[in-house]
Amino acid sequence: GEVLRGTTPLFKNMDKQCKPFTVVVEGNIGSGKTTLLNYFSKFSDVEVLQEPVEKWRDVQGHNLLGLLYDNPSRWCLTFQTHVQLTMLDHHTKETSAKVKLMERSLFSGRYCFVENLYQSKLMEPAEYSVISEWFKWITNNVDVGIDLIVYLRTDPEVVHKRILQRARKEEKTVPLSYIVALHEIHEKWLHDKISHPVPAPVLEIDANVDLAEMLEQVTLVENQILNRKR
Ligand code: DCP
Repeated sequence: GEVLRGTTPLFKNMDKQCKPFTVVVEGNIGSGKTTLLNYFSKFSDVEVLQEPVEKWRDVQGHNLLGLLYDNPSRWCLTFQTHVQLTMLDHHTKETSAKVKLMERSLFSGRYCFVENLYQSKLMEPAEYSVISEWFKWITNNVDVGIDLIVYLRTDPEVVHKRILQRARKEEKTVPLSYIVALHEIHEKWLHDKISHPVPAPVLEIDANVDLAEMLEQVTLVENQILNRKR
């Protein structure tokens, strides 16, 4: 039909009538998010949106993840700006599935990573202001609402060991202190709930155990994650 001025939504799926039940998986680096997402990819009514780490390693030929860890103060704004774009893409992505399961979100980008970079003085105050204004604009103008947060709770020492074991080449210089800081910031947000708004109910999972054992716990709360009655 005729498209009237002013009625075209800014984002093409903003007028979608039936939003999927949207679940975001959060937790420290190396907490097992990928393992959990892989598990849920077997369900046909679940759309799984993996965090595109691979894409962050090749943005028009640039390895942003490599740049970030080589020279964090120079590249963190660039990196986090790009993360924000990829997350916005996932939050607004249309799906016919009943459940949308995302690895991370706009919220952990802003409340955990950007916040931590700023507090540790790697990100300049002016840079922090610019990315925060972008975040504010997005959350005020785009429907990025979520229904559930699955928080994979870990101890920093455990994930640090895992990160060293998996040996992504960009991450081999990540110090334990950085992981500890990220841990504390996740805890204050999702466990103590004293730092930033928590945009959905939080389901905590003990992710210190080995990943197979963690999946056993996940199966026990599977219906809750998938918003199924039984
Ligand atoms: N990262 C970042 N800022 C963000 C998101 C991620 O600096 N806003 C970095 C941290 C890691 C890499 O990107 O070096 C990937 O981090 P994730 O924790 O998101 O993904 P993992 O693959 O480590 O998760 P898991 O091991 O839980 O599957």
